[in-house]
Amino acid sequence: MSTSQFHIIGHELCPYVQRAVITMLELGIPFDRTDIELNNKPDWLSKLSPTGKVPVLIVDQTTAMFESTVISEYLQENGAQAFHPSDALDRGLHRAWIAYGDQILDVIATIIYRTQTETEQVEAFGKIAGMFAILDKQVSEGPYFAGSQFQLIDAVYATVFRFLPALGLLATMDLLAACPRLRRWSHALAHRSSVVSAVPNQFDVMLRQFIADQSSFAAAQLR
Ligand SMILES: N[C@@H](CCC(=O)N[C@@H](CS)C(=O)NCC(=O)O)C(=O)O
Repeated sequence: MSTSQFHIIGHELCPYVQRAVITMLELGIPFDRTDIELNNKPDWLSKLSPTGKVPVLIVDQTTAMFESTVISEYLQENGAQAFHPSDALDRGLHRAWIAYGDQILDVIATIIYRTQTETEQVEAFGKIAGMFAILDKQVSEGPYFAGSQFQLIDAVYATVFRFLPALGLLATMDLLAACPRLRRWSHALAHRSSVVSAVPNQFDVMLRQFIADQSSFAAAQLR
C-alpha cells in the first residue's frame, strides 16, 4: 500500500474520480492512485467504501473518505489555495450547479447502463439537451464558469463534457445546439492540463468499449 498522505482509489473512466484527481492536480497536491475494475471489485474495497463506489480518498494511510465533491472540498479546505468562490452566496450557487451537474451525470449513466429502447434513449437525450440549455444561461463570458479562474465547478463540468464525443455517436440530436456558451466553455475545459491528465490518453476509445460492454440500448448501438 501507499505511504503517501493522499491515495485515491478510482476507476480510469469514472467522472467522479476525475473530479477529485483534477482537484489535486490543480491544487498541486501529490497523491498516489490505484484504479480498480468496477465489474471485478477487490475484496478490500468494501472495507474502505461504505457505498462500494469510487472514488475513495485514503488520508494518512488510515482514514477513507468517500463522495467526490466532499473529497474535493476537503482537499481545498485543507490546502492553501481556494478552489471555490470566497463569497458565501457565490459558493452556495456553485454547489447548487455542481449538484445539477451530478443530475446530468445520472442521466448519462442511465443511457450507458439502463435504457433498453430507442424511445427511452431519445427521452434521456432530450432531458440532457434541456438541462444544458438551462445551464448555458448561467455561464460567464469565459473562459471558465465564473470568469478567468478555474474552480471546482469547472472540474465537475469538464468530466460531464468529456462524455460528449461518445454521446455524439449515439444521439440523433446535437446536445449543444442551443448552447453557445457551453460550446466555448467545454472547449476551454478540454484543453486544461489537469483535465487532460486526469484520464488515460485512450479515454475515448476505452469509453466506447466500456459502453459497448454493457447491456443497454446504447451498448447494442456501439457493438
Ligand atoms: N456520488 C458519488 C458517485 C460515485 C460513483 O457513482 N462511482 C461509480 C463509478 S463512476 C461507482 O463506483 N460505481 C460502482 C457501483 O455503483 O457499484 C461520488 O460523487 O463520489
